[in-house]
Amino acid sequence: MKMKNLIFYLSFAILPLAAFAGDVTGTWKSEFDSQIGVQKYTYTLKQDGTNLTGKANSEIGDQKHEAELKEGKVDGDAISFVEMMNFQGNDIRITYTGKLTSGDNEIKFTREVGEFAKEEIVAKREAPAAVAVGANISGEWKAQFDTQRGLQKYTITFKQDGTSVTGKADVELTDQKREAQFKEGKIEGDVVTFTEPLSIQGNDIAITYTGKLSAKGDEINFKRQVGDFGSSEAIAKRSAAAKPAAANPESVGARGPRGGRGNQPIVLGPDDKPAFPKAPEGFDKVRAGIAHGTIETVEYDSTTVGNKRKTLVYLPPGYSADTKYPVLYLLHGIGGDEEEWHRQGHPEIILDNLIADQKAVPMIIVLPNGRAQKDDRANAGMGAAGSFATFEGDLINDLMPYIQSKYSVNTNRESRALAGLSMGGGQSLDFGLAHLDLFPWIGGFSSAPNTHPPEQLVPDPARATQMLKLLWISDGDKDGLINIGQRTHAYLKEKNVNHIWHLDSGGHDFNVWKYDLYLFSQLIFR
Ligand code: FER
Repeated sequence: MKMKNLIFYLSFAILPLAAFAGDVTGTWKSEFDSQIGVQKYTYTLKQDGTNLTGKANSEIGDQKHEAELKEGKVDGDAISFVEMMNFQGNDIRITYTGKLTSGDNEIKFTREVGEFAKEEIVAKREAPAAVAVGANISGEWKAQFDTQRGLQKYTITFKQDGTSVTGKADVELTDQKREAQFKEGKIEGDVVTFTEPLSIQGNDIAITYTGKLSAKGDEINFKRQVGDFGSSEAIAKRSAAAKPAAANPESVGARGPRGGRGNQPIVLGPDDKPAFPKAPEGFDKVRAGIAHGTIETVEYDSTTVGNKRKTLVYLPPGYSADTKYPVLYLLHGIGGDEEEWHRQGHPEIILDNLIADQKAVPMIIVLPNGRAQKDDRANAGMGAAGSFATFEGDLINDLMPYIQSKYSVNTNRESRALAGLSMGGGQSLDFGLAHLDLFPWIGGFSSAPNTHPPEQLVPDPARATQMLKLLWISDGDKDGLINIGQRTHAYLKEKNVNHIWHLDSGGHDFNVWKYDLYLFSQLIFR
């Protein structure tokens, strides 16, 4: 290796980089002269909180290099990462340590090439991509969003007038159709935003859309955010012919957007921190070479509701009638049904992996429908008496006896757990703590405002302490319902009731709930 050469041109490298205030995610280009001619760099950066990942593509003469960026960090205005470049068979470590200057338009970098060179360089903000200038998104688009209520197929019609965008969507969800009128639509550069008003149980919640138009103008990469509760992403594509609307304006809230009842500003205190490290890579990914459990849908007679009701049941790998299994009842949220956890949280994958690693006890997981009313589909509302509260009777008097008679279940109280997300988290705390004789393992993930006030939830702290094996309370640090978890934790702490208060990083969504299940399921039945 001609080390002298290498030192020479790498040490001359000047790296203009760029920064967006708060988020450096994006593509960054840098071109600089060196002894061997012009070098061209493209950095693709992705910021997730303080974490920075990405890659560097560079051209030196006629050689092309691609390198993963490692050890990337954003800490306030400090940005750093490492480029591992393979140069003529040698691995060269190039470190970048930078600071944003006042206007956020420049980064002063120290660029160190192995042990050979150290240089102060100035990085400049790359001008925003000139795509979408003069773009017109008028016309028909199609997008499919995987949401808490299922796969929603949107046929969107936009009309653009300058930077103002009006539009509507015909939306199909299983066998339901609705029409949505968009509000507050605009396009700025290549960013399209609008809101869709939505009413859930009398709460007006805005669905906000933020999209990025592709350079060709034929795709929009949308993020769809439902109040503070959930988000999903999908690519909208231009379609050829328009389809007539199946208009049902009644199904869409007519009033302006507002947060759901129970949403509060998020104020974090000293106790509000993670009780566990970050989720390990791949905990929710299907793994080859391990035994897999099964998941099935069954029906039980409900005396509480007066009809047959569906529930999903996960049976662990190697399920056998010769073994008596513990059972976790795992409850869904306000917009879900018995399919929600399976479709979006994949408990079967998480548990197969944990059981393979002997980190969780082989268990049956029951995924019921917590909307205890005759029409229990996700869009059917909650009935006058509140079907989510009525589910207490259905669970205890109908579902549990059915599960215990149909499957090989250990019916000791120590072999029964109850947990859920959001509305189902509230149910788990409400029902579980009211029936400590039945449920010693209880978990509330991002519990909703249906959660009883703490004094009602735990009227007898001494008894709760004696009966409980695990009381788990968790929330995402960006969840508008975090105040429910905080107030429950504060009371339990004051009353010396043993519990876990765990703060995930994230919002009101399945990224948080999958990890909660991963953690909770390792602690129970031991
Ligand atoms: C509310 C806001 C959210 C509420 C329930 C929820 C009962 C439930 C959200 C979910 O299950 O995801 O005001 O009131």
